[in-house]
Amino acid sequence: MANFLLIIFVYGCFSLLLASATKCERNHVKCRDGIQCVFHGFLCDGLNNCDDQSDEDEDFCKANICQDGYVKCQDNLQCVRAIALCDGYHSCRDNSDEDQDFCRATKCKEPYEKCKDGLQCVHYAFKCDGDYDCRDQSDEDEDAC
Ligand SMILES: [Ca+2]
Ligand SMILES: [Ca+2]
Ligand SMILES: [Ca+2]
Repeated sequence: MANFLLIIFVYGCFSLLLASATKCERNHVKCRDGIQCVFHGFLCDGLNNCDDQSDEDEDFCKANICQDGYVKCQDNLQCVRAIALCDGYHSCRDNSDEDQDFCRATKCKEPYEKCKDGLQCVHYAFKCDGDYDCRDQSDEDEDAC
């Protein structure tokens, strides 16, 4: 029995070692435990993905530079997709991505366009597609379509 437990223990250590020596697959990074791999877009996205929660560690996220296509919320911690800015849905925990003053001053990135309210950005393909995408319904405005 003792031998059996020893084998289990050694095997456990070995697989831990092996796991920590293994690289993550493409676009994935290690958690602080050095074992678990998570998608890089999950770093500082506001949800715990690492079992040790290191992907949302405050100090780490403060220093973290968001991946390409992602931007920091005003809290300087959370990264959200750049296209989530002013899209009408709250993505930042602090709601800064939908802040009225911020959105009014923000230009939509192509291929997104402003709704008439001057706040919300919607994909140009959603213009005149028969569904309301702007909160003010200006994307289906009869005169504009
Ligand atoms: Ca996360
Ligand atoms: Ca948003
Ligand atoms: Ca539409």
